[in-house]
Amino acid sequence: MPLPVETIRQDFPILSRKINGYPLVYLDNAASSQKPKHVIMAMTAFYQASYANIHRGVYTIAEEATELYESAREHIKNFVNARASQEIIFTRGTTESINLVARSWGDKNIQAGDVILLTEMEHHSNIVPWQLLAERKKARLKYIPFDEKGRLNLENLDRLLEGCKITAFTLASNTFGTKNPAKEIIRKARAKGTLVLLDAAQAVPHQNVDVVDLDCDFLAFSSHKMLGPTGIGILYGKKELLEKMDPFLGGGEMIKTVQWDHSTWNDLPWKFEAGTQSIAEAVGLKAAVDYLHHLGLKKIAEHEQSLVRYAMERLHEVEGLTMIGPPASERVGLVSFYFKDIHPHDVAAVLDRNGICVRAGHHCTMPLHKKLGLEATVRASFYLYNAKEEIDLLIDALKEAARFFRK
Ligand code: C6P
Repeated sequence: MPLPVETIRQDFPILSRKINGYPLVYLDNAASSQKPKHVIMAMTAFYQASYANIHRGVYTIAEEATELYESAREHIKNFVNARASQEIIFTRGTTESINLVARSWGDKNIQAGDVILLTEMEHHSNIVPWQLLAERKKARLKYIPFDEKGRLNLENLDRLLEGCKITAFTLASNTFGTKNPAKEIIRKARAKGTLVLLDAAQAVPHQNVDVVDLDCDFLAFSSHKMLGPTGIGILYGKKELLEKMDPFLGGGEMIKTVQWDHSTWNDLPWKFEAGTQSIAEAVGLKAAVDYLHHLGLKKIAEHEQSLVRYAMERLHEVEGLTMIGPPASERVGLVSFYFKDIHPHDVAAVLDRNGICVRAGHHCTMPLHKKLGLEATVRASFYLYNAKEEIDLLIDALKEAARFFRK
């Protein structure tokens, strides 16, 4: 049975909106996803009935709030198949999760001359924290190159892994859509004693991700791309690594004892959760996980695969349009493209006039775009509520844009 898209769409209030008189066609899911009423209602119900700070009060609603927050952690643990809930740290998002590792693990373990291996298709969030670490420690950054189809070239991987303490790479590219061969890279990294961080921002919302099966050391992702609210993200880390790491932020909750001159740290996972956390957001995230789990990630992935295949077939019809990245079968549900003679922002503006939301720009992958000799591209990215008919509307609007700017 395919995904019941028409029924699913009823769950997303925003999808009944009109923009400029046209139905909203939301194709910017790689930037952030829309929220089903289950998530909105779970958060509203929490604020209306059980809201309080967590881990502090000994009164009923504080205990309810704590219980809800910790059960969200349990949900995430099961969702990515972590071994223990201590391995799930709540952060503000993928960016903060990666920064946490670069600081807390990196400052302790990286030394002058060590190699940190990234890929040329990383999001800025998985480049800049490592650049900052490399500057602090005088370490060396290296990059696995991509080829003309947006696939990683692993020919020299063994050589790149020489002297490498950690490799951090994206499971799925937010610009090419490429699903990277994580297991192969991880196997080689393991053989060299290199740790692995996976940026799963574009993977966890769209396919089954199992940290035990992958055998990664760290995994970072964001709630807002998987139907959940903004302001909360996840860092999975192997317990034995997290235990040895120092805290990232200092403050309330992450301590066991505080004295004038020193403090001792709380147990995992709270050692990494300083200050009042995003409590209602955790409640929303839990509802989002339930929603995704109910539909099934396998079906979601199949649906997105059929959308991206259809989109790429039809994009060939648009004169002067060039797509970047691998064939549809090697992608998650997104496609980036450009016209030689029309600026991506102009394309996006025409699409917006037709109610269609896409992202135009460098998608926070400036080095990737630079290597392609491009400043920007247009990106259409799909999710479980998108329908083929919306791709037809995209194609019509792109043809119109091409006609309009070439008049
Ligand atoms: N990419 C996009 O439009 P945050 O902002 O912390 O939730 O996620 C950062 C991030 C990290 N890695 C990858 C692969 C990503 O795609 C993103 C977010 C969005 O492509 C916003 S820039």
